[in-house]
Amino acid sequence: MTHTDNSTICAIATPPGGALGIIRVSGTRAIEAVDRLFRPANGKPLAQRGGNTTAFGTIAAGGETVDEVVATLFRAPHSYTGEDSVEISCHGSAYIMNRIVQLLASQDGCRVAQPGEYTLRAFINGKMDLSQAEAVADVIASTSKAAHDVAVSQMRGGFSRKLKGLREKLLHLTSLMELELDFSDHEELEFADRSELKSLCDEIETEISRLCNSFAVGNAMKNGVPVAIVGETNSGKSTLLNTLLDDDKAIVSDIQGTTRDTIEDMVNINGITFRFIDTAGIRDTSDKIESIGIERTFKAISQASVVLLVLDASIAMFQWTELSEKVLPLCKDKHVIVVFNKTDLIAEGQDALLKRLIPDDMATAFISAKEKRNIPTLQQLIVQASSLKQLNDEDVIVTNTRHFNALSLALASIHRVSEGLANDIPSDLVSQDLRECIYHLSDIAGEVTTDAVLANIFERFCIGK
Ligand SMILES: Nc1nc2c(ncn2[C@@H]2O[C@H](COP(=O)(O)OP(=O)(O)OP(=O)(O)O)[C@@H](O)[C@H]2O)c(=O)[nH]1
Ligand SMILES: [Mg+2]
Repeated sequence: MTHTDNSTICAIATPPGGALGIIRVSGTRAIEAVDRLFRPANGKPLAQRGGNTTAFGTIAAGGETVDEVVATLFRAPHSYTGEDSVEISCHGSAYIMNRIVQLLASQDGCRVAQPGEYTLRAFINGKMDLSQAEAVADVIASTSKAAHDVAVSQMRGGFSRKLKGLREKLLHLTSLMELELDFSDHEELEFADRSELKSLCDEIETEISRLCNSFAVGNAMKNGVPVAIVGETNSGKSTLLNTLLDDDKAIVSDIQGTTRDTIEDMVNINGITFRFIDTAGIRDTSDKIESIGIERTFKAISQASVVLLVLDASIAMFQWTELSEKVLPLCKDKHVIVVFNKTDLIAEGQDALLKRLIPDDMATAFISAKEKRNIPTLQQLIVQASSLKQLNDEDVIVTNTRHFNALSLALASIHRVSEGLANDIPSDLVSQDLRECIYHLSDIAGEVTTDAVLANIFERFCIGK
């Protein structure tokens, strides 16, 4: 949906099955439309009341009393959409809610809202910019505390303020460059020294690049930090997955090569969502299907940010060298945790010997996946390795692919500006790249966004939002 019209819109705003439900009405005729159905207990219709007030009464049509309700009145522009709005709190029955919507939507100039239409109106009426509107969808969809924190900060405008600051700097840079252009015939005049321009430009580039880099963190918060569970066959990877998930997700057996494909699931530890990926055990095999599985193991390693290298503690001496040679070269930019599993099978004190096998600076855990020993210690190491810290209000983290793409384009443009300045490219050419950079940043806030992009964004909303 890209357009909205002058209709007054109404929709059920709460999910079915609750004790209470809310119907949201917004538009120029919102108050009038509700007043036609609303019998206020104290006789005073909404039209005679001020904004931000509530009224108790019944919804009735003809001889039919539909429900007892509380109507909350918001007057333009002090509402979510910026229009006159009424929220009717009624009982949560599907019949009641649908009946009220039906009675409202059948009036002249009123209709049922389309998905995201309230938020679209809020955007059109300048109540929020596009990145904030998108954050509303993220807040509704967030399943972990971390994802929720980011979305709320974005909804409150942290990201928008950051972008505004950047655009102001860029406009300043543009005006300095244009000054240079305007007076370029007057060689006797010296304008903004190019090194000054260059340093302003570098500052902007650093900020945009920081935002781009935060996307990996943002993505992990939204979709879970990917943790690959890797090791030789039978080391207990699937048992570990099941223990971490507290579920019998993967098949466990003493047959080597039980897991042939990657299996993954999400779980929350300390408010952070992790996506654990169990993989096929690494070994030389002539089995065609198992080989494909092992290829997928390597792919899972490449996509993970944390790798759990699982060894069978009772035979770790024989496993370590070969496994580390195969896996560690692929883990240069990842956090590796060496997990000695099956410690129930080794004698006491043996763990000190095993620890000597591996480099000092590598995180290690001694566990028994089967007997669920030392799992909290491993979980703590995983949380530390995720390097997701508690967020504060100042942190701006990019979570949205559309924003990330626009920022990447902006980064490429500002980089060209910087190179142009360094290589004494004429100002008019440099200015072109500068304008492009501003364009891409404006795209995020929705200032230059096309209908197609808007359609794509608001499609993701549910009706009532
Ligand atoms: N004693 C003991 N046995 C374990 C432990 N963890 C797993 N096992 C056993 O080791 C065998 C292999 O376990 P899996 O979890 O299937 O091992 P895997 O690494 O997923 O094996 P593949 O899928 O073949 O690569 C099973 O018989 C498990 O019960 C443990 O902590 N202690
Ligand atoms: Mg397995």
